[in-house]
Amino acid sequence: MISNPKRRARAGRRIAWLLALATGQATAATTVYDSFDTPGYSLASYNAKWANPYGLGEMTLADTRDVSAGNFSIKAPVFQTGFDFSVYDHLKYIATSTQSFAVPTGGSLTFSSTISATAYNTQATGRTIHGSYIQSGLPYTATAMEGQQAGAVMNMIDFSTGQLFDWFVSGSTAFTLIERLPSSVTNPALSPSDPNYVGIDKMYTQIIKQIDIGPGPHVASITYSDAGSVSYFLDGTLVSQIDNVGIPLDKQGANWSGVYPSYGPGEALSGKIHSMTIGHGLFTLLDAFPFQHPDRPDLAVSIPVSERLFGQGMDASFDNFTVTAVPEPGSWALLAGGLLLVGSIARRRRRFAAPT
Ligand SMILES: [Ca+2]
Repeated sequence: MISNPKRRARAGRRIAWLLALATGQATAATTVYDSFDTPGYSLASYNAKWANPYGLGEMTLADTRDVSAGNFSIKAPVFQTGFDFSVYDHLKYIATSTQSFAVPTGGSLTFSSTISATAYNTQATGRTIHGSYIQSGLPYTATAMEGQQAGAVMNMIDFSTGQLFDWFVSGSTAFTLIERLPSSVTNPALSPSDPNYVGIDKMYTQIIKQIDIGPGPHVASITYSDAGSVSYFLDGTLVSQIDNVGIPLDKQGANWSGVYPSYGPGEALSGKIHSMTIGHGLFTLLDAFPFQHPDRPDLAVSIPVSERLFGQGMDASFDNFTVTAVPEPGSWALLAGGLLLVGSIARRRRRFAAPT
């Protein structure tokens, strides 16, 4: 141990500096993408930052979007829109950033936002959804978690590979989700012989972990690292970390909720995700995976709209969308990390050697 207080303080400062270098804090760049605070911020300002590529969803019927309070709020206390066709049903509202953000080579990219959600008529313990297999006519039942019934969602999306990372925040629970959408959804014109085609062997939608939450607002963030791992934080606490992004969780032996199995080995995406887009919105996720995929008609399930809409809904607000890019730790950071390690080993040796 260092006995001189001045030397100890100096060593402390040096260690903090080395740590900052080693963890990349010295070079991390955080930008506020949208905090809805600019004087005169209007729906037109919102539309310049956010696009609705899949339409306005619930907002087609009653546009409750409001940016007058320094955040983005949306009220849909009773969902009205529903389709008995997979992903069309999921989007009660989605907006995606008009800007996309590069994943630094060898570094990481973090999206963060503050989310408040009030859920109506959801069942925190799960709701049984009834349907039938389209091909056989046999009955289908499954338990939908609260966030699947109604969720305020922040998405991190790579439109190129179809890889998504989502936070679903609901009434008294929230969950993390990882999925790779098939080309039949993202790019139906793509030929199955194209190397970029995502078929049933590469697609997956998996809920990682559900947690109990108190009343919001909650700070949700997702960090994707170019090395192929993703971490989800809520209010600064790590909730989920998944390595080998692109490989379904059940295929890589990761802990997961087990809601949706995968039907192939997946594809490791380390180094293959180059830019990501931020999304936010209101979702349901009541379907049976693989969501009426043309290659598995035997697994396609029909869930009547009367089962999809049971009076559930959600009011939500979003604020402080930030983007943090951390470049690859350079040789200085690696050197600093090495010095730090050597220093700590030396200190530990001294401590063990010291007489008691
Ligand atoms: Ca704000």
